[in-house]
Amino acid sequence: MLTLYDFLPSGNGYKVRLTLRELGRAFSFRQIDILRGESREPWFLAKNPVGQVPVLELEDGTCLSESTAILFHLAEGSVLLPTEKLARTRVLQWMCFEQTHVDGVISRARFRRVYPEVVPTRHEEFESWWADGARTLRVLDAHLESRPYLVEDTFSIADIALYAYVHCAAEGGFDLSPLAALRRWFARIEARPAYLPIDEIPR
Ligand SMILES: N[C@@H](CCC(=O)N[C@@H](CS)C(=O)NCC(=O)O)C(=O)O
Repeated sequence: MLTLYDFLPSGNGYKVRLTLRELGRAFSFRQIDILRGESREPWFLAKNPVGQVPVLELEDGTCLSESTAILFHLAEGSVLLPTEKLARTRVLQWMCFEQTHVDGVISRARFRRVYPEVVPTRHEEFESWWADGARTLRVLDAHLESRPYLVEDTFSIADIALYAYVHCAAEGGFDLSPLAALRRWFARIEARPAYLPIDEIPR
C-alpha cells in the first residue's frame, strides 16, 4: 500500500490526493502537523531531508518528494499524462509555471492569512503577492477562455497541479469573481467522479 505523508490544508499534498483518486489507487493517508514542526522531526527528515510534505512512500519503502515529481511518477502510462512529446512538454511547462507563479505566491498569501500566528507578515508582502498572483490568475483565465483544460483539451496532471492552490485563492485575498473562464474550469474539475474537496480526509 502507498503511504502519503500530508497536511490536509496543503495544496501540494492535495495534488497527490487528487491524482491518486483519479487513478483509483488505494493509499494510506498520514497527517503530519507542519504547524508544530512534525515535518522537521528526525524520523520525517529521513524520508525527506527538506522537511516538507507531501512525501509519497512506495510499497518498497522508497520515498518521493516534490509534488511535481510525484505527479509525474504516478501519472506515467495513464490518461493523466499525454504520450506525445509536445503535449508532455506543455504539461511540464504548466507545472513549472505553477511552482514559480502559484506556489510561493498565491499559496504563501493563503497560508499567511489562514495561519497569521505562524509567521508574522508585513502588509507590503501581501501587496506584492496580490499583484503577482492577480497577474497569474489573469494568464490562466485567458488561456482557459477557449479550451476546457490546460493542455490539448484533455484533463491532465497539469490541471490537477494548477487547480490545487488556484481554486482556494480567495482564502489568500484574491478576487476570483471576474475570472469566469477560471470558475468554469473549477466546475468542470469538481464535477469529475473522482473529485475530493481539499478539506476531506481521503478514506
Ligand atoms: N515544492 C514543494 C513544496 C512543498 C511545501 O512547500 N510543503 C509545505 C506544505 S505545502 C511544508 O511541508 N511546509 C512545512 C515546512 O516547510 O516546515 C512541492 O511542490 O511539493
